[in-house]
Amino acid sequence: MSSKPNFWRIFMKNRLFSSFKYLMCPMLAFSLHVGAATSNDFVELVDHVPTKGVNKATLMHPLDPNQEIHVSFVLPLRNQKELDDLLERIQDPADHEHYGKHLTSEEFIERFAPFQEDYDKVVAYANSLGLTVQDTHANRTLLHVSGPTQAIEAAFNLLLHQYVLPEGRQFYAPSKNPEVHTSLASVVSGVVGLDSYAQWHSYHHRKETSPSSLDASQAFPSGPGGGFAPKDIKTAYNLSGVTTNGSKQIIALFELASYQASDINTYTQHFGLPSPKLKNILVSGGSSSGIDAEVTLDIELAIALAPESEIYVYEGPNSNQGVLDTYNRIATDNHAKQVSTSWGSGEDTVNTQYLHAENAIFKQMAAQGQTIYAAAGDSGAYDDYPHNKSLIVDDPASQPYVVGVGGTSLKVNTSTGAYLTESVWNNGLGNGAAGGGVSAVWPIPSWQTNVSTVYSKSKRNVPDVALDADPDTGYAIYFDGKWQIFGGTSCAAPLWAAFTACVNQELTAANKPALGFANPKIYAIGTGAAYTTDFHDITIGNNLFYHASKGYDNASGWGSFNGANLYTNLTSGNSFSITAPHCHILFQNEAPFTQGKTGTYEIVVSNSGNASTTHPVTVTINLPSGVTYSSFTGEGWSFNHSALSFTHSHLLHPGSKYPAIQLHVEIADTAPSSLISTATVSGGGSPCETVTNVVDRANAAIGN
Ligand SMILES: [Ca+2]
Repeated sequence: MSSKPNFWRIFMKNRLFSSFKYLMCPMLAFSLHVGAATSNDFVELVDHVPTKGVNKATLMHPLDPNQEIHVSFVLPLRNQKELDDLLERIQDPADHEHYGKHLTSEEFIERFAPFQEDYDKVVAYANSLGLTVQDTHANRTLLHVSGPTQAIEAAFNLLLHQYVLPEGRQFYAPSKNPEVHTSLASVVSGVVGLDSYAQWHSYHHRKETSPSSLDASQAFPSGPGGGFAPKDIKTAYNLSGVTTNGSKQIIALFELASYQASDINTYTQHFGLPSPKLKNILVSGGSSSGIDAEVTLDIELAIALAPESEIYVYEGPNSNQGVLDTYNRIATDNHAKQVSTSWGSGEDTVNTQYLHAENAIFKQMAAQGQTIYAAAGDSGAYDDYPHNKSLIVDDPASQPYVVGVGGTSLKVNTSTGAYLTESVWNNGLGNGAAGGGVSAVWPIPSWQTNVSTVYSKSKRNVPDVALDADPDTGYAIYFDGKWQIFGGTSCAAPLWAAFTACVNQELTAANKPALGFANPKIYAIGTGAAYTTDFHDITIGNNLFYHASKGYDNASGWGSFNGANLYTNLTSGNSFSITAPHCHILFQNEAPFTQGKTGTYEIVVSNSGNASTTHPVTVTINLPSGVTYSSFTGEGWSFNHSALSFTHSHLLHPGSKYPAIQLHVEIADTAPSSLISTATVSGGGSPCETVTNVVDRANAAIGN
C-alpha cells in the first residue's frame, strides 16, 4: 500500500497539466459564438455513470491520460411520436393504408433522422474539442469520435477512472455525467463509450465429448460426432418440404469477432451445400478479438437452412460504442431483411440512455422491414451469473423491436431423425440454460398484452420463440480445423434468421412485403387457432426460475417452429392480410375513328386494391403514327405535352376513381386501318399496369 500515494500523485500531476491544455479548446472555440464560456454554458447529460458496477468495484487509479478512448455522440430521432404511430400502423393488418408499407432508408432519414445542420454542429463541436472524427453515419444519429483520455475528460468535464471488480475484471468509468455546451442541449442526447463496464458476450457452448463416447449405432443426428447436420435440422423441424433456400436474400450477422473462411468452406463441402456467399463489413475499424467460434457457427447455421443466401458479416469492436455503431450500420445499409445477433449483455450492465440509443436503431430496422433475432442468453433466468444471481434478462433480446430467441433441448428419433420431444434447455446453474424472464426496463409491448400466460402484465416478457440450444443435442460445426458440437442460444438465433430468409424469398417472389418485425405476427399466431400446428409448444422443464407451460411461457416463449406449417402461414398471408393499392386503368375509344377527323379516347383510373395510393399517379399515352394529340379535358389532371402524360396528385382511396380523361386526337388522312395505342398507369405505390387499345378506323369514304 505504501507505493500507492506516490503513484497516484504522479498521475494527478500529468492530468492537471494536460487537462488545462485541452480545456482551453472548447472555451476558445465557443467563446467566438457565445461569448466567454462559463459553467452555466454547459448542460449535464444524465445517466452515464455505470453505478451498479462502480458501487461494487474498487477504484484503482486514473486512466492512463494517453489511452485512446472511442465514444459516439448520440443524436435523437426527430418526430418520435409519429414514428411510434407509424410502427403501430405498419404492423396492423387492419390499417389498409400502412400495413406492410416499409420505408426505404432514404424515406426514414427524411422523416425521422436528425437534421444535417444539427449533425454538422456536432461535428464542428467535436473538432473544436480536439477530438478526431472517426466515422459518420448516414442516418446522422451517431458520430464516432476518439481522443486520448485527457482530451475526452476535458471535452466532457469529467475524469475517467480505472476500477476492479471483486472477481478481478477491470473497467473504466467516468467520475460524473458528461457535459456538453448548451447550444447542443437539444441536439445530443448522450455519449456512448465513456465506460467499459458492460461486457458483450457471445452465447455458445461447446459439447465436451470424446470420440469414444459416441454411439455409432445411432443414425441420427447424422453430422460428424453425432451433431445435427443441416438436413437433420430440416427433418426434425419439418422443413424438408420447403424448397426455398434463401436465394437473393441477404442475412446480416452482427459480430464482435472474426472467422476463418476455410472453416466455412469445409462445412459446405462436407454437406454438399453451394459455396458460401460471404461479405465482410468492418465497422469502426472492425473487431480486434480474432477468430471466434461464435462467428463461425453463426455463419454455418445460417447457411444450413438458407444455403443460397448471401451472408453479410458485420464485424465491430467489443465496446458499447462499437456495438451501437455496428447495429446502426446494419440499419443504415438496409441490405438485409433478416438479421441475427448472438452477442448480448445483462440488461442491468448498461445504462438506460444506452438502451434507448439501441432502441432507436431497432425502430429503424422495424420501419424498414428488417427482422432482427437475438440470442436470449445462456444463463437461464440469471443473465449476469456468475457475477450476480439476480433475475436479469439479456439485451438486446429484451428490446421491444427485437425477437428474443430462447433455447431448448431437442430429442429426435435416432433411426429416422423425426422430432420426438423438446424441453427447456437447462444443464444446471453455471452450466448453461435458456435465457428468459422479464425486462426491468421496457414496458409490455402491445402485441404481448393479450397473452394470458405471460409472467409480467406490465413489462416486456422474453423470449419470444426458441429452438434447440442444448450442446448435448447440439449442432455439428467445423471450427478451428476440426468438427465440434455446439449449443447455446447463439445457435438458435441464426437458424431463425435463415428460416426468415426462406420466408422472405417467397414473399418477395409473390410481390408481397417482407415479413418485417415478426413479433406482432408471431403473437397473433400464438394466440390464434394455428398455434399448435405452427409451433411446438414447450411444456417441460424450466430455465432455473421460469417454468415451461401450455402456450407462451417465459422459459421458451411460444416454442420452436413447426417449419413447413409456420412457413405456409407466414407466406400465404392466412394470419394477416397483405394490402396494397392497385391502380386499374380503362382505356377506350368513344367511337370509331375516321381519317381526317378528330377522335376521342376515354381514360379512367380507379383503385381496385385495398389500400390508398401513397403518392401521385401518372398515366402515359403512346399513340401510333397517324394519330396526334389535339386537346384534353379531365378535372385535376396536369398534362405534360412532350411526354404525353397526365398526373393526378390526389391520393386515391380503395374503390374510388379519378375524374375521367377525355383525350382528343387528330386522325391523319394516311392513318392505317388498325390503330394500336397503349396507356400505362404508374406511381401511387401500385404496380405498373399497361393496357392496349385497338381501334379500327372507319372507312373515310363511308364516314364522309
Ligand atoms: Ca409453452
